[in-house]
Amino acid sequence: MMRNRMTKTILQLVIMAGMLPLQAQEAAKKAPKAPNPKHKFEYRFDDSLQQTADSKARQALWFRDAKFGAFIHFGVYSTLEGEYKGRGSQHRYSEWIQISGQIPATEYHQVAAKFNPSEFDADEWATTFKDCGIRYVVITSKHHDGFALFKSMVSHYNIVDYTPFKRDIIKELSEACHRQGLKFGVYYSQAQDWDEPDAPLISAAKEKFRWDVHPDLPKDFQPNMDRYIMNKSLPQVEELVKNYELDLIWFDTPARMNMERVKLFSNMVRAYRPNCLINSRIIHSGKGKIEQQYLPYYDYVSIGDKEVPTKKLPLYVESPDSVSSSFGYKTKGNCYYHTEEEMIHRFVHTVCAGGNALINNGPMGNGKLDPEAVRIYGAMGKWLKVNGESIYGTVRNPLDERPEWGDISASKDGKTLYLHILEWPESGTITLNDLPATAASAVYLATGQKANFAQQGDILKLTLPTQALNQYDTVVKVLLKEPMGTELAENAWAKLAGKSVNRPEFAFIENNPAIPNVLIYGDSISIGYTQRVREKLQDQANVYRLYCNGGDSSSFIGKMTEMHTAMCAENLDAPWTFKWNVIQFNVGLHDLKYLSSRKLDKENGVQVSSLEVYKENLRDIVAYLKKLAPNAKLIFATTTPVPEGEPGRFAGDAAKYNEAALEVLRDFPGIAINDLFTFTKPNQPEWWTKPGNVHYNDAGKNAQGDEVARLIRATLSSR
Ligand code: H79
Repeated sequence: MMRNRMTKTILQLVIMAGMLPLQAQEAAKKAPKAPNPKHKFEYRFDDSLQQTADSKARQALWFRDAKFGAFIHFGVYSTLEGEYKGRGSQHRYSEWIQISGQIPATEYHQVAAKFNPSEFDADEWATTFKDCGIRYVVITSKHHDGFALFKSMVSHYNIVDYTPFKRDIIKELSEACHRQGLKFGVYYSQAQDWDEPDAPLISAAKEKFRWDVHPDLPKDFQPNMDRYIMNKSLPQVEELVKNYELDLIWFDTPARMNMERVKLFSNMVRAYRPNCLINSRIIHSGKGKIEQQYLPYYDYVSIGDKEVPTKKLPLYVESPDSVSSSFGYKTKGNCYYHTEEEMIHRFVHTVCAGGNALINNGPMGNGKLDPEAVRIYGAMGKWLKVNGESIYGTVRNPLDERPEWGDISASKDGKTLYLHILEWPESGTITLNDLPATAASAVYLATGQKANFAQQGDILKLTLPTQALNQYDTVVKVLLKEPMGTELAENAWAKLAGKSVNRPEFAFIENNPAIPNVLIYGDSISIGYTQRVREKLQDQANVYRLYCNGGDSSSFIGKMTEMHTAMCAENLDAPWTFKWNVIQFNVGLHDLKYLSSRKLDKENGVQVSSLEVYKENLRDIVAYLKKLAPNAKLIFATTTPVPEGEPGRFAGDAAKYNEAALEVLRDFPGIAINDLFTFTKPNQPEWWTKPGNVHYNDAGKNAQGDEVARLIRATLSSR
């Protein structure tokens, strides 16, 4: 005590005298910096961001329900445990030893050549993970050191060809995981590769590392990243997606990635494995602004390394956490392991914010799992056995705020809240403010016993037992009288469609997940045949159509966005998490018409879109659709003929606008054409409702519907 006090006084004196001792100067330098505003979640996640429908569908396959993944950092570095020839141990990450220990590639190769994790047992790993409640596994197939844990024909610097071990860890683990019902993914460092002089370093400021690991490289060496991508990283990713049953691929540190490079990797993965999830590190480092233009190329957002969300987030995320301060196994220098309580709290906060926790363990160089990691996972597994229903398959906190005593998750139907009491209150009570629902019952998951609660208006108060029922997180399951946070998809649709919802063409369509999904976008002609198409494709496809009459081409993207934003909203009981298999679209009839004061008038009116504008809009529409649903088959339906005598349209214009459309679509040979113009033209006299009207009678509608259904069916069966 005395000494402490004295030290303080001396320090104060020194400070007053204006002479900071060296130690204090150091401390001042290291004083906590003001938080970087660019790291704030609000800065990174704009509220308007939306994953594509395809990405949401991929998330929905298993990822969103899984919540708990095991990340594995395993490689040559695991044998060094964070130190090489006395160097590098002050560094936080043991997998960075080649850089922190300044190990030239030639020397690191010698370490690699001795890598022999002889005690590796894939089934033992997989069963351990499974028993701890883990639902998916992501292992380093190649970290920044460039060494592959899989057999590669691209580079012999891999575990099978380069080491005495000779076994393909990725193959063995993928099979063991799938045997256990675990999903399996690989980490692949697509940009950094310290074994390749052409690969970029983590940032421009760290370019000097290149000469640490390649000391003989000429000082004026000009790295060529594309040469590295084409010769190693892209072909190895191809090997991975081709040869292994991947459910997920985890890219990292996207130094010098750009749109062109992102497309190469994303398209490669999707070409071989359309259901394989891709994380955001294909382009996003974890901290900067998330850019809408890249969302079509990955499926969910990895937040920063070992970052836990502090608020609920608008996009589905994953936190790459770790049981310790390192990712690779580290015994040298400092290494901090989280307490069981910290780990469970980090996990619960991540899930309640709207995300998965991918919690890392670094196995030992001999191939055994780190016993400390297994202990921590075990504590999580024990808690999950009792409280798993508050985690798996849940959705983020539906309330605006996170309570000070813990956090909240909810069931997908919005009828159940799970209150996670992380800090047991001295007052013996917790309150939930601004609850827009009525609690019907409350029980503790730990015991099944009823919890004491009283509700006044929107304030729910729980009186707790004196002791927590779980030392880390006591969960109270609250059943609500009316669901909250969720809205019926049917109501959301009704809001969109307005009065039209009462017409069968605009009725709400319930999704049958067993059959493909078709969307019809179009004007009143398509409204006319929608029901016929539905009849013809009954039990073969869910046939959706735009919630309103499709207008001219300039309104296409707005209407589609409005519909998808409303129907993909997270809070719906049945959001559109499916993928579009086919989208048939038509625009034109409203482009070629002449309006004067909003009325059809070809004498004095102005044409809605010139041919040039129409073509431009069509290009934008195609780009939009390719982003919205990269795997959907697109069909363009031509505009049906305009009769003589129509008050706002000239008879020859449909053909002219179709010609312009086909000219644009010639650049997109993947888009099929349904030439309804040619199909309809010879039948004009029988099908028109009355002279001078663009609409069709039942015979016409049915014939067109049959034709549309025929082409859609053919398209579906060709996929
Ligand atoms: O694989 C794990 C990390 O190795 C990897 N991401 C997770 C999932 C990662 N790579 N880079 N980074 C994380 C950022 C780390 C930068 C630093 Fe450094 C490493 C800061 C300190 C050590 C750069 C290198 C600055 C000093 C040395």
